Amino acid sequence: MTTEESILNKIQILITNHFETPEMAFNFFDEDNDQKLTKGEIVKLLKQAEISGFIRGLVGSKLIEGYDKNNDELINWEEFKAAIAKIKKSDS
Ligand SMILES: [Ca+2]
Ligand SMILES: [Ca+2]
Repeated sequence: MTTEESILNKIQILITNHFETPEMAFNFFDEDNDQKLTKGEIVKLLKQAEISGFIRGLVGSKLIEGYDKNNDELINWEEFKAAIAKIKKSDS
């Protein structure tokens, strides 16, 4: 259960169960409020999503690799939304 799909699914469950909107989840995990998620902030999100500690660092890197469109190694709100949109698409 370490496929990208199962990981995105866990993130979706976390957001759905604990936050009213994806934006609230983004702001919660953006601890320094710079409107960007660092790898460290993403790893905390993955921890909350119950992603195994063994793969959290790797998954964080992969998510940044996959969704960081402007190559600043951070996930901004637009990039986060794109990830969420992909989750919703694969859900339907
Ligand atoms: Ca931040
Ligand atoms: Ca970025």
